[in-house]
Amino acid sequence: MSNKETSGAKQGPFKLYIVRISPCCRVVWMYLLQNNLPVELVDVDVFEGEHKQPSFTSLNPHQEVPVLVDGKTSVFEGIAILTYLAQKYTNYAGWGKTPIEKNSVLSVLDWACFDLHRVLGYKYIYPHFLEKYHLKTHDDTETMVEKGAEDVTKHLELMENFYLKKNPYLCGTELTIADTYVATILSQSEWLEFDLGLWPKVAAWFRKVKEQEHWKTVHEKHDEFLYKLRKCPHD
Ligand SMILES: N[C@@H](CCC(=O)N[C@@H](CS)C(=O)NCC(=O)O)C(=O)O
Repeated sequence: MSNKETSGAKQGPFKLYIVRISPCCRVVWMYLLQNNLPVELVDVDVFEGEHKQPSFTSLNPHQEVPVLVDGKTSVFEGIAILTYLAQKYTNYAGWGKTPIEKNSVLSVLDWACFDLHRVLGYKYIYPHFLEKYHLKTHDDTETMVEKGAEDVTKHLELMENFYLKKNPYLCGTELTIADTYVATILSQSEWLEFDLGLWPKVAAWFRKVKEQEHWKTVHEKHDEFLYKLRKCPHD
């Protein structure tokens, strides 16, 4: 969080700086919508380097989206934003009911952001489409992508055989923000029409999470991108 803060800012409207094709951004947007928190979206063109401009860097020195601006406070890092909103505005709605459930939601959010997205996005899916994620040589990139695919299957096994073994959702019997984050990351696999058939519990869970309110709104750009990919297959 930036140190520029703070007086007890009243609720919204929040400004959310995002890239709509990014799962780290979509989960925050989704949480704001789910909790009826008024939000004004600011699209950041990272491909044109808008996130490197001084005006953006003053909000987030790490030059990454998402960033939430609430009055004079700017909050960056997706999980920090979700936590900020939960503490200040929603009384942890969508984070489970008990302290143990909240803790489990936080564990899954961490795993999703720092492990699943790294593997599924940056090491497997994105290098197929974006040169900026290539390594120095073609062979190195291929090896990374193969290993990425292998690691994605390990994460899916974990979901199938641990998280979803006894419960319909990742942190118990209720849909939480952790399900939304993991599902929006998993939806990046649709860029490659990745088949979830080997993981029936994951496939059923994924379908269910995608049925929630606001999913379609938040995934409109994602769906447009899929539509374009299907019309112009990348290989
Ligand atoms: N740990 C950060 C990661 C955010 C992140 O990776 N943002 C990407 C978009 S998905 C970004 O801003 N990238 C800027 C760049 O590519 O230079 C979070 O969870 O908020």
